Amino acid sequence: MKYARIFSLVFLVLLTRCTSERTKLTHFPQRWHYDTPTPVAFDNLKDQGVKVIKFRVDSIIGGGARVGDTVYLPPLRDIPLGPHEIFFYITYPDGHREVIRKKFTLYARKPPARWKYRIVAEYPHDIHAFTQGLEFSGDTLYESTGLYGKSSVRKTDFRTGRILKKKNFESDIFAEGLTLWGDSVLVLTWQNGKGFILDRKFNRLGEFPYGKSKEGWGLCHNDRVIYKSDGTEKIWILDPRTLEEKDYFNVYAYQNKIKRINELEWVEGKIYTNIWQKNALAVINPDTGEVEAVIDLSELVKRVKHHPDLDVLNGIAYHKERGTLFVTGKNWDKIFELEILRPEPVPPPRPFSLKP
Ligand SMILES: [Ca+2]
Repeated sequence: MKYARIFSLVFLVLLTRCTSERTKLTHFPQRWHYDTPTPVAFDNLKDQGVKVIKFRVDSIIGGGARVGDTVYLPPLRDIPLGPHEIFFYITYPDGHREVIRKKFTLYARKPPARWKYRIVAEYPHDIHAFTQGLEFSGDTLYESTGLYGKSSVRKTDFRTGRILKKKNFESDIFAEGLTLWGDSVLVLTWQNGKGFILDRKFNRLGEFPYGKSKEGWGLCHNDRVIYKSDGTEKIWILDPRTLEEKDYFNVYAYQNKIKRINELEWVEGKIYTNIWQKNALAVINPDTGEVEAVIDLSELVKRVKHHPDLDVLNGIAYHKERGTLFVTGKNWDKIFELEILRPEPVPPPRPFSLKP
């Protein structure tokens, strides 16, 4: 097995080294978009009689038709956003073959929509709560807070801000995001390399270690899997039975990689997140990792009490029955209930018909 791997590597290196004998790429965009055809151009393919170029990206193998010296590659789907390599396999009419290898990055298919919101209500929030995680169970709001020596998990009456139950963590624990799974409360730590499993009364039932994720930042779930952010562009997918990290996807918008993904919330089939140090939410398609919409919440910061410990927006909780989103921030004295104003989807055009 080991020798087979070495052999394929040597073979690949040899193939790659004998590239560009007869042609080279003259146009190759570094930035590709999901599900969008990409044209690349070579020099003198036409004169040499090459009709079709085969390519491979991950497990996708396909062909691109040549028009002049440009080759139109079909839309790429079902592969993660982020960095990739493509191999072009060129066969000339006389049987000579070449391989050209290039790197590119796959971004979202279109720029994010800009969604608006309406403030439904404002409620009191503990001004000393360094909010990390926020999630509803019915009308009860669960919240985790961070900082060494101040980390806690609590449940509150969202209308009054009254704390119904609170438990502090040990002083060497910096708590992060939380999610509710069955009868348990899962709370991350930032850099302690593990999360805690608590019951709804906050008794500790166990711990779970992190896998390849770097740190603990945010959690949410969709009743099938648990999603975890780690402060990078990655969202990890955890098996809810074992809390093992099974997979991840990268989050990209049309123009940029989304780093520092923080608190998470599952809302009607999408993952809402706030980005650390940005007073905005991003709406992520969990099937592709694309940012489909952004919601600018910078106006909310102007409505909270300004004091020396005031920190960034963090904390998103969806109230299913009310259909509203609750957002707050670290040491904010308010929690806002928002109605998100999603534009109506544009219906597809009716097919053209000559029949009356
Ligand atoms: Ca949340």
